[in-house]
Amino acid sequence: MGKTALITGITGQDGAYLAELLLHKGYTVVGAERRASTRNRARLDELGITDEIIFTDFDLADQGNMVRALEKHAPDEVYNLAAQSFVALSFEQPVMTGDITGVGVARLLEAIRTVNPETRFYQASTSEMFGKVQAVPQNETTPFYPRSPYGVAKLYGHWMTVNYRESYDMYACSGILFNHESPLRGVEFVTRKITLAVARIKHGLQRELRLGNLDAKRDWGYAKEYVAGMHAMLQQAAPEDFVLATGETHTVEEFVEAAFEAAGLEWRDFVVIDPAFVRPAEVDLLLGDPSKAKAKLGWTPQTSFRELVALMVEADLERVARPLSYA
Ligand code: NDP
Ligand code: GDR
Repeated sequence: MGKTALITGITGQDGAYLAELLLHKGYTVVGAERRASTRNRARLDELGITDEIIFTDFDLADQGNMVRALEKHAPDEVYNLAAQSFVALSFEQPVMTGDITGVGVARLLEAIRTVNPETRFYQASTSEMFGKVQAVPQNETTPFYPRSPYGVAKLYGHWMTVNYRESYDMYACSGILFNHESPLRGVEFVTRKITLAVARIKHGLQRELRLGNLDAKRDWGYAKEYVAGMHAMLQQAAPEDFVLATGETHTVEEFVEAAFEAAGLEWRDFVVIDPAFVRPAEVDLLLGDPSKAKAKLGWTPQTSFRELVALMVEADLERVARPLSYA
């Protein structure tokens, strides 16, 4: 019998790529999605996998529906990728972010402990927990210092995952993932905002791109490779936490420059700095050390920064050439 995996956040960037990977590996994939006025399965449609997924109603705000979903589908593995994941919004909606991104993890761990504590659990932790960084590069032992309500909420979810592992001997692990991007990245995040703008400018649909802080440094990898690391973390003999990162850092400005260059444009002709996109507190420098994942999971990032920028620009140029297909 093949395994069953339940993925929360299936409609997001990582959920879509992870579902594709697990289907390819022969898993039954249960897609836990929240109710919205319109279904948000565009990414799954784009990968052509929607019909292969068993969907279940699921909201991180509601404990009862988690218990029922776990009882009904009896997954071997649960990947908790759902979250209010946009750092900027977390400053506007800190309490909701805390409830979904933080306390939601406790609800899900409790539901698993109640229904079947043998279920393996993956928590989507983040480099945002390092925030005001205490060391460069950052690894699994670097102290945390979150700089946003999102980072604080994720830190709670992270420690709850560690705590359930230590208290109840559950196979629960936390992947501390640095930024990872793709053509399926949400358009509010800076990389996709940039590549979509480049494509629209190239096609004469947009005249300028308004951005905030161009000096922040991020360790950007390719999302498709990162979901393979999530799966590998749940296949070990014993649960542990792992950093996934490229080990390279670049400024937002470097991303902007590379993206415009990939389309034959000069970024300074189009970019406008707008204080509306500057955050109350910033994470200035993220640079991950993925040595542990390399040694124990055999995981290594393959796509370079330039390749990532180019593949995102190319995908958006193609989408924009097909009107109404890129929202
Ligand atoms: P996305 O923002 O693309 O996806 C978030 C998902 O969470 C969506 O499917 C969304 O559903 C779902 N969701 C939001 N609120 C709820 C809720 N109340 N109940 C159930 N589902 C909900 O995120 P990514 O795919 O980029 O990231 C996946 C996870 O990894 C997130 O937890 C993120 O915080 C974390 N992470 C991401 C990194 C990155 O660089 N991408 C790096 C490190 C961590 P809907 O479609 O309905 O909005
Ligand atoms: P981040 O990603 O906050 O690192 O969180 P985001 O792409 O939103 O910001 C990256 C950096 O770019 C700067 N920036 C802007 N950001 C946005 N979104 N829009 C702008 O116009 C803009 N101008 C400059 C930001 O200030 C920041 O420094 C992402 C999310 O996926 C989290 O869920 C995840 O945990 C972390 O990555 C790792």
